[in-house]
Amino acid sequence: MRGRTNAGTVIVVDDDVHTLRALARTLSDGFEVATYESGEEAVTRILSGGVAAVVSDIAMPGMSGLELLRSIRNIDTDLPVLLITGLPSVESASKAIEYGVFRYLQKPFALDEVRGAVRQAAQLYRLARMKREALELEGRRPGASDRIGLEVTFRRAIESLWVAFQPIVSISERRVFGYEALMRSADPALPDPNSVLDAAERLGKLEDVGRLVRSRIARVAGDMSGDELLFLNLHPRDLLDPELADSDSVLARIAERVVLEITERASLAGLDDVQARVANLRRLGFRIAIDDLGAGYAGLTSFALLEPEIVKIDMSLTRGIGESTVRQKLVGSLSNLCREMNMTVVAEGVETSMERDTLCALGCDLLQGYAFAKPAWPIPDVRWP
Ligand code: G
Ligand code: MN
Repeated sequence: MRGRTNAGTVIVVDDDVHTLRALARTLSDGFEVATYESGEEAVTRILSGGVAAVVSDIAMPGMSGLELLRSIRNIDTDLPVLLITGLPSVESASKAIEYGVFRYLQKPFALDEVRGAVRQAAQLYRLARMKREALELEGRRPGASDRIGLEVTFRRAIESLWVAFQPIVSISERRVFGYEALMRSADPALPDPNSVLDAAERLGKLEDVGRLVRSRIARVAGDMSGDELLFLNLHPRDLLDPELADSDSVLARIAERVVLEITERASLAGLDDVQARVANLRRLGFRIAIDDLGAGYAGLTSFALLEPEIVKIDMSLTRGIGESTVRQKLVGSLSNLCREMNMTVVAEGVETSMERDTLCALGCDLLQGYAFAKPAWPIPDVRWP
């Protein structure tokens, strides 16, 4: 063990003792390792807990790697499993994906590549557990809907759309790090962005809303004097809009300054080629942020798919953090872990000086919330402590 106290045990399963030993040696740099020559023995060990990740061969006598993966999914929905194969087959790959394999490693593999993958798997697994804890702290909010006269209401709401900007500040540097652009509707029937988006979704007009907001943001950015980053919220389905990926779009021209936020509240399931689309957005210069971390879906899919540069901690974790040791612990470990994974952390919804100071003490330097400025247009000034 080097430099890690609480990382858990990595389970390695292979009927080939040479591979087993080589993997154990590599992984013992950073992890405690337990080796097994059969899937059955590994399952018994996994049931007793404290496991950080599982690395397993696929082709083994007795229980195969795929069967092992399936048994693990009955025990733990998040525990990362990395499968090794000499002979890749489409069939086993698709089964592996169906059962939620973390990574598929093809022989011959570089040992340090395996170590890197296991380290990432173990970190994401810890993150998954913290997120489940966060969910338990907070109940989910039900969404309201109103179907009457939707088409008319929607058209009116679209006409009244405007964009507010809220600063994200760096406390240590006492400067504005960026602005989050927030869609606003002046229409009382669809008063908040979510109701506008719900209506747009039902009317098949999500793309229009996304494009409208993005063009407004690009226009405002053109008039801004500084070089602050601009954060904007994407609906997951915006990822499918070719206009977003168009290198000639108004937003693409300022892509280096733009952070695309994708909320954890919405699932990315059913969206084709998310990884390729996100990779393309990165090539254009955009950065990706996971929004509302700790508020929504507890799985790891969005992290694994998006590999965000920036993570925004949801305000349900910020709220009252000064008086809640549970939240302090959780936000402290979440932000440490994100930093370990080279992600920049922003804490949202900071309303009081107590929340601000507690977050600072926990190492969160980038803060956003009413304590500094409410979202507004024209761009509001920051109230510095
Ligand atoms: O999901 P997302 O994080 O993008 O939502 C941001 C929303 O939170 C915006 O609608 C914004 O008005 C609101 N908001 C921003 N700062 C604060 C705050 O300090 N307190 C509260 N209650 N809401 C905030
Ligand atoms: Mn946001």
